[in-house]
Amino acid sequence: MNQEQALLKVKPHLTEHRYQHTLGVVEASLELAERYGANKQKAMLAAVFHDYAKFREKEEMKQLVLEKLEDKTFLDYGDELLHAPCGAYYVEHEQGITDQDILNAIRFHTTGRPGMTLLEKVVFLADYIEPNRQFKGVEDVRQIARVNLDDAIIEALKNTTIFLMKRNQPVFPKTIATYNQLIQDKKKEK
Ligand code: DGI
Ligand code: FE
Ligand code: FE
Repeated sequence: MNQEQALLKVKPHLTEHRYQHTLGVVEASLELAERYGANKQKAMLAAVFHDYAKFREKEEMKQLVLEKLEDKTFLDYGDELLHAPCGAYYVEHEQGITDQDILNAIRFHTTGRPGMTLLEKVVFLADYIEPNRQFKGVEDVRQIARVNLDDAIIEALKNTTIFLMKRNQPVFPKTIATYNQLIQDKKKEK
């Protein structure tokens, strides 16, 4: 599937705003893949389909987690998380993408997970820094992303966790675990 074909498949599932965001994530993913040596075709496909389930009914997605997905903890930390693991499932079963690396990049694009692959990191960070994003702190993360992939992810995870905590929202355990793992890996490098 080339980029044009993939975009045609995702477009009906998204609003115009979300489609523009998706184009931004594709651009950022390809740039990061180039810089850090990830597979560009996989980065492109994962980016195109990362928010595939963004507008699915929440109840439908909760049922899907209960009936088909391994990790039920996605149910307990706010409905915004559902579109990532459910998106991976729908993309596999509706769009015929079977590459586990691509599916995992979609599955963990919102929360991250400890031991993320290079492709997962690229898509996670691209979603955060794509050119249309405007929130506070994003420019700092863009700068760091030019130099060090893990450092940029640490900064993004930190911002998201603080954002959630300020609003008294729960933080997904794997998001904290991702932060811990990346920080501990840095210490080991020294
Ligand atoms: O789908 P996007 O808007 O492009 O971005 P995303 O997939 O990163 O989703 C962002 C939403 O997910 C936002 O409402 C905050 C929420 N979120 C991100 N990480 C966590 C989280 N919510 C909880 N509860 N825990 C997390 O670790
Ligand atoms: Fe998302
Ligand atoms: Fe997104």
